[in-house]
Amino acid sequence: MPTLLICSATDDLSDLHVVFREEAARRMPALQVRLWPDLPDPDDVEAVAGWYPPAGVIERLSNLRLISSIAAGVDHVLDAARAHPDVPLCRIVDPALAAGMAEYVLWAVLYYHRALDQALQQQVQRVWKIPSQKPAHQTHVGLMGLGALGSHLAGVLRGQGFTVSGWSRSAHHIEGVRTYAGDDALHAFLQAPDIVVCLLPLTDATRKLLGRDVFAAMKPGAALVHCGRGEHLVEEDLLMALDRQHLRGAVLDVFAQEPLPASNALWSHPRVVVTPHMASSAQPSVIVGQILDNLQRLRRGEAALHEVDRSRGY
Ligand code: NDP
Ligand code: OXD
Repeated sequence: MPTLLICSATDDLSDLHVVFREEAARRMPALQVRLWPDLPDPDDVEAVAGWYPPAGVIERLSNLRLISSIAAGVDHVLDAARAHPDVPLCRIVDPALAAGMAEYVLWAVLYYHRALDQALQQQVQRVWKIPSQKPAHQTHVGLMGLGALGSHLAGVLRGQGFTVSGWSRSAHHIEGVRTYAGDDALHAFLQAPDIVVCLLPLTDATRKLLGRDVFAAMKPGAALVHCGRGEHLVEEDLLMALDRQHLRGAVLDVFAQEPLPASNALWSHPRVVVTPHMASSAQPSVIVGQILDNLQRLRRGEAALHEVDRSRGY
């Protein structure tokens, strides 16, 4: 029986499984939906939907038509997908996910722009002192990544009056936003922003990018908001840049090890805000809808939507 397999080595996807089963029963009644490790016959699997899939599971499926991440990023599934070079590898692209990310980043930008970091530090010491305030256009936000999330965010921040610039791999034109492209432009991009926001995908080119060189190129007193992937960040280099007072602070949503271990120094750093990979995610109904749509498209011989370019890694 044609099967869609859901799998994760890290997260409990039972709730998503329920939504998948209900929606498949309505739209594709002949499709059974299984949650790993409940899989009687791997040869039946036509589509796999994963989040950090368990080692070796996707590799051994021999009749796949579709591999999909259940999220925006595909870094966690890219290696396993190499076993099936001709099978489309897709991801979730959703305006509501982009809107959620824009809310999170806007909050983080306001946290620094309105000097709430300073007010909270003063509260610990019972100090009453009004931090200096400035209009939005005097705060410059630099976006690393101008894709589905970064380009939407650029518009939201512009709408709030902030000065916005952005850096991407290829050239982009966004009204009112100064854009930079490619490795050679990175240092020029980093010089002006008061707040640098990372919304890059994790690839060989971006792993450990948020390290000593990038922090040194950032303006003294700038802050980092990191929502990409934990492996972008060299934690020791960030701690050094903070402790040398070169950087003002960091809001971090993603970590190389999640959950962030209790012993990690980031938890207790006075100028670091830790959030548990909560910046944004698509609703289960959207994830399920896009994956079933893609399976139906592929069955009809049409191209899948939101397919990843494997050679770029995102
Ligand atoms: P997209 O693929 O749409 O956009 C990626 C952007 O990064 C593009 O602008 C791309 O450039 C740029 N980029 C990629 N590689 C490089 C490079 N080497 N140098 C410069 N720019 C580069 O991704 P999304 O916007 O949908 O998502 C981005 C990431 O956000 C995800 O991969 C995921 O890791 C993270 N994320 C985190 C969430 C959270 O809750 N914390 C939630 C959702 C996503 P170009 O436009 O030229 O191709
Ligand atoms: C994603 C994420 O990639 O949640 O969508 O990090």
